[in-house]
Amino acid sequence: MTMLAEPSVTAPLDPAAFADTALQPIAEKVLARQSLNFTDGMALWNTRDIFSLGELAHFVRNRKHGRTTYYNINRHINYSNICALSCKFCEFHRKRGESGAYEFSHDDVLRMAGEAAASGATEIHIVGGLHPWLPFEWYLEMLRKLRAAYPRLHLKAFTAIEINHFTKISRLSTREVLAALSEAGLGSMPGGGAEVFDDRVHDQVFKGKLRADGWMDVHRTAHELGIKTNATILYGHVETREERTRHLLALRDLQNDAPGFQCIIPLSFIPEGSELGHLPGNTGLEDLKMLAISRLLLDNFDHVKAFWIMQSMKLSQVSLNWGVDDLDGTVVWYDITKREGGAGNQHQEMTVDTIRRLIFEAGFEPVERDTLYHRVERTPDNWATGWRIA
Ligand code: V47
Repeated sequence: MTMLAEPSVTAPLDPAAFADTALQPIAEKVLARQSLNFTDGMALWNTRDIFSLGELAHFVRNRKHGRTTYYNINRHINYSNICALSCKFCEFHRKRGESGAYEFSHDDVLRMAGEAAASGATEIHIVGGLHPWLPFEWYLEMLRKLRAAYPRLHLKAFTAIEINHFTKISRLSTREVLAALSEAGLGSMPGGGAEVFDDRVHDQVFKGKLRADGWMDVHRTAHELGIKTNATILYGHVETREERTRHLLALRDLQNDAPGFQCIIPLSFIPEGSELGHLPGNTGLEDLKMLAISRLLLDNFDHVKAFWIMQSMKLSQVSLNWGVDDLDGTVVWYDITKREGGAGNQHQEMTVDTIRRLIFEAGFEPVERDTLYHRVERTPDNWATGWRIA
């Protein structure tokens, strides 16, 4: 197979050459390293000059990371889909006794983590629904067992929504819950559950879920305790572009106040199977715009990650020239959305060779990272388990 490794284009930014003159003052700000505001964000959404938008986002991405594109070897474990909530965008949740409801035991989780460790994973990403009757101790014990059995695996676990649920079932504060989880082995937190920080969208699509201030409070507390977290936005359902822009700016403000976010992962809404299945979902151009605008508005976030399960791997590859510097990951099994392969086929695996080839072909240098963005080095003779942090 022929590998194309032309370096991605890093020509100096020339705002005067932009077809859409509305982007020129924004480019001047980007060049001067000034943060963009709400009006700038809306101008970015409104442009039809997708190439200049890409050039701008690519410029920022290259200024931060050069030709490096990160990926990781991980496995997602969704321990249960039984959930007290019924968010309309979500096809994952089931009620107790409903067909398709499942719950893994600690042994199930340990077995999957063992397979992940044996196949080279550095991370497991553990999230589930808001389980109505499992006690907080069940989650602590799961982490303790995982840490004891697989001390090298980073445990990235539980969204802010689950953490808030744990405060209710344990009668502990957010700080106490996070401290207990950290003590039991929690390494960092994923960014899920943020959806869109807007009361109108909240009440229409995920009523009953933790609101924006609650999500931010959990992440702020985690950051204060030294726990790194990620952030997400779920876009392409009933929210407006104005609401997306405000969501991103709220994340930027929180990062300024209480730094600790590692990356933003814009999650492209997949309608299939959800109560919002009548909606059309995002087009490729809307996905590219979302990723590029995230790069441009979140100047205080190091990384923009494409989660290929949602944007597709082909578009994720293209997005490397639209601001993205990180691809998640080998994944292996994913229950929350099932577009690739359809319902009943949750095996959604990307091999390391494929990820590296896609990155390389797009003109970038693939770099394996661990959860905290340290470089991972492997030797061919002991590839799966002999890795070390560079
Ligand atoms: O919280 C649910 C979203 C999230 C749908 O932090 C949907 O590294 C699209 O947060 N269409 C879970 N999205 C995924 C997530 C994540 C993924 C990869 C990496 C990281 C990280 C975080 O998925 C949920 C929800 O916001 N979601 N249903 C859907 N139909």
